[in-house]
Amino acid sequence: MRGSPRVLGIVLAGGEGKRLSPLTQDRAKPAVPFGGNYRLVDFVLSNLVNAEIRQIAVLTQYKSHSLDRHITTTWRMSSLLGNYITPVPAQQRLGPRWFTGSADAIFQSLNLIHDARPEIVVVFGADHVYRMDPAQMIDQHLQTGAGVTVAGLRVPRHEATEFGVIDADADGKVKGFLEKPADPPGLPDSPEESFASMGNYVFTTEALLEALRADAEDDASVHDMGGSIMPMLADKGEAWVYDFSTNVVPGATERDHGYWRDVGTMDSYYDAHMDLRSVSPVFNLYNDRWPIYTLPPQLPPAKFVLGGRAEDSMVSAGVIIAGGSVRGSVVSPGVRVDGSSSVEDSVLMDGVHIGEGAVVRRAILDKNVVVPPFARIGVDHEADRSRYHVSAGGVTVLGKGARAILD
Ligand code: ADQ
Repeated sequence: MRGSPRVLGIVLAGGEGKRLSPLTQDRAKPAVPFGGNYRLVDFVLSNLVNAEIRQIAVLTQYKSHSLDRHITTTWRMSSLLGNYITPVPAQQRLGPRWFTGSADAIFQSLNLIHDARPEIVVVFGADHVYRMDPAQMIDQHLQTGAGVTVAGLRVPRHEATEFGVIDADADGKVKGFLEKPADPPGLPDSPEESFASMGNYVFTTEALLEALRADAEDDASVHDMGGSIMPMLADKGEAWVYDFSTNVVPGATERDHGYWRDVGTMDSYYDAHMDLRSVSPVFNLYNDRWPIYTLPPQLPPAKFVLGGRAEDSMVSAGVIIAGGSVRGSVVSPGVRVDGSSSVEDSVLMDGVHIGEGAVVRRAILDKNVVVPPFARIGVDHEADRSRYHVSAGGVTVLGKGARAILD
């Protein structure tokens, strides 16, 4: 990184992810599997590590067991030479309570900042699927001399109500920050678009510490990065926006340039999977110049026997398609698809078993789901609604280890 300031990465990975239930029933949202081999947290960690940020604390909270295990087995680095990526559970240092909000999570872990003595603290969320070079954002932060720089994504104004919205002037200085406003302000150069906050911030250490202390003393605060810290720094004139559309990642194609998805709902999670499948995907996992890392399980190659086939699909290691047919789907390690069954436009997680003659359409099947022979999922929505979870967009979801019901 140019100029090489000392950088500490803090990844906020404590979100509950209620809207992704049942996938978050017993795992934290950043631990939700994605794209066959990955978990959501792998995207932010890959982005940070590719930019050579190698001191990273991952703040965890709810249901963090599988997240801790994943980070420890996949991401822990040697602390020799000061490199580390480590999960930091809620410390409960300041009394017997969980973190109240994301700012409180950092406040309770201030010892990390005191120990690492960084000049810059990069605070990124863990819930998104994207590629980004944080070094380019840090460069801009150093050039403007901002206290905080927040990454902004141009979205249609009516879609911005779900996000923190950055009201910036033409030079990028932030005039106001509104967390999930009913009537988002437009951009100076494009009134029908708004800058949605991606939940990624670059702070000068002093500005962060000062803001966290002031926030901690404010009993009326919700202690949230988007709800309290950003509005405070915007009002003080210390915040700048970083336009994500200017970020150029090595090897990105025109199609996946600027790709960022908040996979906070079942439908957005499903759609982001469907983005992966095509010949020239809008999100290209095969860009080896900005790799997305994970630790795939030790499994033999995928095998297609007895006429089994897969089209327009991603198929992971250890899968056996024994006679069944798979189309337009993402198939995770160790899945088995038996004779004359049919799987279409679906997401199958690790160890799912599809029995002979079964039909699965537009479905998300969590780990180890069993679909017995001749069962039907995603065919009759009314029947599905009485037994399973069906999303607003009509995707049928079966939670971890569930067994589909046979008529
Ligand atoms: P939300 O996603 O609604 O909006 P939040 O639930 O605080 O905000 O999640 C932000 C990140 O912090 C997530 O990665 C989550 O896992 C994590 N997190 C939440 N509470 C935490 C806690 N107590 N401890 C540790 N980690 C925690 C945020 C911003 C918006 C922005 C959207 C973009 O507030 O301004 O637009 O993200 O998706």
